[in-house]
Amino acid sequence: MSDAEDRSDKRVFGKAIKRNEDIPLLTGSATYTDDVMLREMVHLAIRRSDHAHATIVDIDTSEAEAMDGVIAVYTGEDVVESGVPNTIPTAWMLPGLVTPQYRMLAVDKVRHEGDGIAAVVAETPEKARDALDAIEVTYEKLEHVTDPVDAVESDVPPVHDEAADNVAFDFELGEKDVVDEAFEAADHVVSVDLRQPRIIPNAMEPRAAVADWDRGTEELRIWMTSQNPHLHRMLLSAGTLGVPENKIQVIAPEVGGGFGSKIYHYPDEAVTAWCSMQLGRPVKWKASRMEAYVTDCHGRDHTTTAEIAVNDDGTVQGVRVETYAGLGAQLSQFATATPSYLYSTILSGEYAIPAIYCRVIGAFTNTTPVDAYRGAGRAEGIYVIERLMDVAARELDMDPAEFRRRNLIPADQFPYQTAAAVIYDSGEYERAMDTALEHIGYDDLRERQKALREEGRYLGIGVGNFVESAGLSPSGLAGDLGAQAGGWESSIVRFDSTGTVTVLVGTADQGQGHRTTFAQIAAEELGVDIDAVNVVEGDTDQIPQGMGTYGSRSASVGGGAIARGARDVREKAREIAAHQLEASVEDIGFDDGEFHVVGAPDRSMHIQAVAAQAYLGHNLPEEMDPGLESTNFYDPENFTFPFGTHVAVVEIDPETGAIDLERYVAVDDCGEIINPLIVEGQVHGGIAQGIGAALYEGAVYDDDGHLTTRRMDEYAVPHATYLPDFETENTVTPSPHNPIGVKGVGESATIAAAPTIVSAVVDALEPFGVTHLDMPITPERVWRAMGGGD
Ligand code: MCN
Repeated sequence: MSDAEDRSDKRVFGKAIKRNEDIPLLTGSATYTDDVMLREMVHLAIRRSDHAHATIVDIDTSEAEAMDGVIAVYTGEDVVESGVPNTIPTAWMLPGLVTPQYRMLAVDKVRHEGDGIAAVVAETPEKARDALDAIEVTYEKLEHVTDPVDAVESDVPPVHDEAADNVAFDFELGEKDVVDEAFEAADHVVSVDLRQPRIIPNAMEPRAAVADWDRGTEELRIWMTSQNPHLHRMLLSAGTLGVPENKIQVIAPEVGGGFGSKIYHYPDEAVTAWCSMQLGRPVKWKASRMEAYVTDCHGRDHTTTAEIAVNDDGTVQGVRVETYAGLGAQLSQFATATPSYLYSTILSGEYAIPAIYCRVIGAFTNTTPVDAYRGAGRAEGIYVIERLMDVAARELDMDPAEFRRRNLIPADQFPYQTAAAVIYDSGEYERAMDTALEHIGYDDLRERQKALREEGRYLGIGVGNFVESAGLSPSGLAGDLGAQAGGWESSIVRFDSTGTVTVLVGTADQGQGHRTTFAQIAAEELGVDIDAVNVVEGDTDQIPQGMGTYGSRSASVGGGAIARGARDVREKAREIAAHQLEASVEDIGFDDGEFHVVGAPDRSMHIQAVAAQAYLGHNLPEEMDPGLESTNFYDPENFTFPFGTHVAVVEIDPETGAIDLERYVAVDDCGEIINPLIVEGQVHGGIAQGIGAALYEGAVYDDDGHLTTRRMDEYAVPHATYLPDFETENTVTPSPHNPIGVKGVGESATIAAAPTIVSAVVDALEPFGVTHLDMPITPERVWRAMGGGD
């Protein structure tokens, strides 16, 4: 069916409709933060620390202040003296959490390369940047630490005085004694040491802000690259600037990618607003690409010892994990939740594992703060369990796919309570696994692998099963676990008087296609043309409240709020139609936008005509208010748990260690699919990022604590030419936890791809006795694992 035919069809949920948002994005008419130009606007640049750890002895700003075009230079002391609360607060508390003060600009000490020290406001961005070098900073260097294990286990000066041992939190899940017993009773115990390196998000659009303080009304309007404008409004108000929430408007215009990095309340945007408040003029700040590398929150940074207990019959008896999680120099908002709850609670993977214990030590280091990056916590957890499944299969001399299948949670066991505290909503894991293995021709591949090995060629087949918790909810649970934010989402679904529909929702797109998929949900529920629906996100003055877009929550929680709102609107419209058609409400049917009297199809009224009547207000049921809209706060009863199986085929060049990625098959189950085209796009992007982590990416700090991977030619993201054509399929297992049966998909493939690729490379290297290689698996690592250089 052509796209044009699709759009005129009222049944649009589930259709591969092209994205509504693409024309403005592709033709350049879309507005990004940097496109915002205001009268009398000035420009901010931020002087950053050159050192990983140092005492600030003196800052001399006089030369910078005297430079042509410079309007003001501020230091951390100036911010303190202004009397604003000056705190970048954490948004997730854990028991015993150490929360050192995190200020807008550093005072006394710098704790990582890139820490903000001073702000220069000038007439042009160039003049502001030029003046940065004229600021004289005298430092006294301190010993630094960049590795989370060293931070805790070696004798290094603390990053913060409040945490003498650099431990921010020590988190446990599960009962260690019970799990230890399971290990003692098991036939085999296998362990693996894993390092998951730091990933740098690399959104195409660097972070930016334009702040406009009105001295008369004392109101702040700020455009910013935000994944959650309402959360930013709340944090700017309460913790940082002390401006009442109802006097701040946060606008997230088009946002060019985030991958988690634009969730957080960073000092830089707050400094932009503060400078505007000082000067009474609009101020723009835009990160350079190199600034983005040292200031955007990094992801992952886990060092783990993982153990698995298995019996001879191939059944898993227990999993035991200890992880040091690097948090960087400061606590970013969700830095505590990601390596604790999001990580430990997914360690059961797709498997029925009776005993799970996990300990996580969150460590401060002299590095860029770490927080959620696509897959956050779940990616790290699934990596651990999938590596364990491979090493255990090897120990038992079983086929890794067969070993996994033997331990899958059976379809008739859902909802399934895992030993890692969460309840999986629904799943048909074996179906997805069978689909993937059949698609790739697994048995034939194993035969081919055997034959090639005899020729001295090394083919590897990697299998990755995954499940993830998407759409954190309900709010009560989040609150019990320490969240300072809710799990709900809000929407307003409004018929306009001429019959078009406006949907306002608290999520905030950065490329996911919400304007299309959310319009599909509303159009389907209301029986109107998709082109009659306008979806509005990203403006706190238009949308009353919201939690934002992260954790693959928008389809299930935001979409759920829209579906519920649309259903409320439809029911009110039904009452109006019944009144005007002089029938009882129970006798009014609804089909493709048309209300009709059951048994008398000629007595009908289209919902858009009903909307016009609702606003005229001339002939409404008694005691009914005019208007046709619904405000909905939707708080689902649980997460959704998307799942699937990915399979990769690689061949290793024994001379060089180069990895040829021959095929990649992904079978994903994200419940009901709103738009298959968008889901496929999400899966493609996700696979690319997972492959990036497995083979190419990773932040590297040198011995001085400098980030050496801080440019596009130093930090390797995968190019399209490195990647094979992805072969994707879906199975559909609806979630019972939202009105439209969807599960998230935005992170699934990133979570699945890294362990799948590592599994494939290690499988290829089986003849060399290799059981594990750490990411990124560079050709050099492979070559050395094959004995190269010995
Ligand atoms: N969708 C669908 N059917 C489903 C599930 C989802 O059609 N069963 C659609 C949704 O309606 C939405 C998209 O797929 O248009 C992703 O939905 P969802 O899984 O709910 O994820 P979110 O919209 O909440 O997006 C967040 C997620 C995360 S956490 C990261 S990180 C990420 C990702 O999305 N960052 C992205 N995808 C990204 N895509 C782009 N282009 N840029 C990013 O920064």
